[in-house]
Amino acid sequence: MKSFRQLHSKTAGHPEYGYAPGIETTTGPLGQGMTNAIGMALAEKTLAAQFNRPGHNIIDHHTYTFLGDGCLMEGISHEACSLAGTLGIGKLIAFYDDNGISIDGEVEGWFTDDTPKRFEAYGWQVIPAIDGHDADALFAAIEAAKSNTEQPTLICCKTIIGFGSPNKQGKEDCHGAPLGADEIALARKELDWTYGAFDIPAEVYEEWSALDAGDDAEQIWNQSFNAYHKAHPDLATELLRRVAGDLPADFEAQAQAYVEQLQAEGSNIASRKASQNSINAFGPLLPELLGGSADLAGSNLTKWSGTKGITRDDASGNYVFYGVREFAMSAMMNGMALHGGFIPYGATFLVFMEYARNAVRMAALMRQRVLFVYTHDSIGLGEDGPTHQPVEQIANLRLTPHLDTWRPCDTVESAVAWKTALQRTDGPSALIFSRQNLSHQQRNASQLANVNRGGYILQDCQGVPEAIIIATGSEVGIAQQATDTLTKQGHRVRLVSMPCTELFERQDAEYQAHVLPPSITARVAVEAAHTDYWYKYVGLAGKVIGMTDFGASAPAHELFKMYGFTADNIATTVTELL
Ligand SMILES: Cc1ncc(C[n+]2csc(CCOP(=O)(O)OP(=O)(O)O)c2C)c(N)n1
Ligand SMILES: [Mg+2]
Repeated sequence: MKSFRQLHSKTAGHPEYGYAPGIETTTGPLGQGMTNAIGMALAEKTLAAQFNRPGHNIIDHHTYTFLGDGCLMEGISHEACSLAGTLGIGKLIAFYDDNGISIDGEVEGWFTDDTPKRFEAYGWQVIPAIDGHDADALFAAIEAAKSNTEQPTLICCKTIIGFGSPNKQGKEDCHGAPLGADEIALARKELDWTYGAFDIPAEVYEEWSALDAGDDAEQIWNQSFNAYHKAHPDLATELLRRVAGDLPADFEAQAQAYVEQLQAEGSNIASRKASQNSINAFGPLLPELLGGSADLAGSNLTKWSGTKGITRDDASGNYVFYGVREFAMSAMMNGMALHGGFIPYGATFLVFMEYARNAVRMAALMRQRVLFVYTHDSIGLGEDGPTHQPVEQIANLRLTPHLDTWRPCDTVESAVAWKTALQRTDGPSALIFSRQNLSHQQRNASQLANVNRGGYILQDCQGVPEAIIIATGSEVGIAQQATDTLTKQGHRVRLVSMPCTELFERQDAEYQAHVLPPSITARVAVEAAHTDYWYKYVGLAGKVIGMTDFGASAPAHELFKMYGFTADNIATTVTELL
């Protein structure tokens, strides 16, 4: 506490995952901490349903979360708590810090919901009107919460912010600002606290220390696990693998064989379909996959042949029907990844990533293995029009540190995207897929091997190229036709497919210069998304065929023509640079 809010201290401005063992998630964006907790509690329920056996409750813990007025005002609290009620996540215990204060003052002017009734309507058990400063009352409430395993519990705790500070308690000034020396002196008097600053009396330390209780609990668990291991050796080994986050030993070989098979087959299908095929191929190998979609399963194609929905009465499945709740889905996935035992993936249309934007950022900030699946990736979705056509979202994702953003061009790149994202243990990935069919690309063995370097030469010319075309996703096939046209006209043109720029940028300088030699400045980037991101690849002398407006409602092929995503326009644009 002495180094509160100082660089790399364990007591950062908001708790940060990774800085101290007790910090289970990074909180601060209101409403997300409690939603993480709901994801964690669902993970516990599902892991228990998958691994517990009669006489062996090896996964068996409660999830506790604290929330304030701010969390309850945030929309995500409705999304998440509504779903938690429906799924009957019974071992979740939430404490509401009902202090009547938020940053701007007393909440009567902006928050007058009947919170107990609201949560009863969600199907929660509500324990109202507890004095949050009365430890005995709280213990009793916690026992009542534990005794109900059918419903999540909200314990409403009436509290006074800044309790004990005679002039500031009950006021918003206590929220973040220090009390100041004078008021601290008065508070000490009020609370009859005679010890020095940072002096923790031994009896208080002992009362609060969980060292012995924690040791005991761990020993008891270890004994139960040994018994479980004896009775169910395979399950026990599998549980350890799952919790460690290791993929099965044969995953790499099997997944690689699948990628090679796709290269040989050469299907021309939508990348969202290719994504589903990949889940079908990898799903049987990975029982840790915990999928879902925000009410768009039939469009996102996130269900596979082994999909089993998680319900209130049977949590043993591998798929969450999140309903129309993009933000809760994303923040819950963060909670599931933090809990362990699962690799969560969840989907929506790319444009609605924005509803969940900050949870994607939190996954990246905490470097969690979460797979965000986004389909309907551009104006290529067509008739749904500009409200559904993403333009600036891909750049936004690419600008997020530690997030890998994939936009594959065919079945092969789609499978590599899934494989690489699943194997990545130090951060989340966004997998972006098309609604429309995409043409298969030819690759030799070394091109195939380079897909998981994020960018690679898909088609090359004899000798030194005069120009380079860089394309992603649905525009690769069109750029490939343009490359053929230009080659026939006698130009030396290289086509680079760039499914994951972040990964390409992590390659060594030599490889990057091999793909994009600095001396070749005639460069055209093609992507049906915002143009700006690509100038770092093509330079100010280069050209970008992309979007600078929101799109329009029309069939996809008309929109592609109107915005210049045609082989003719690409070829013309390249020749203008030569
Ligand atoms: C999403 C989000 N919006 C705004 C903020 C800034 N902020 C921090 S605390 C707070 C409200 C505090 O009210 P409450 O949750 O009741 O906490 P209390 O002051 O009672 O401790 C706000 C608006 C934030 N952290 N996250
Ligand atoms: Mg408050």
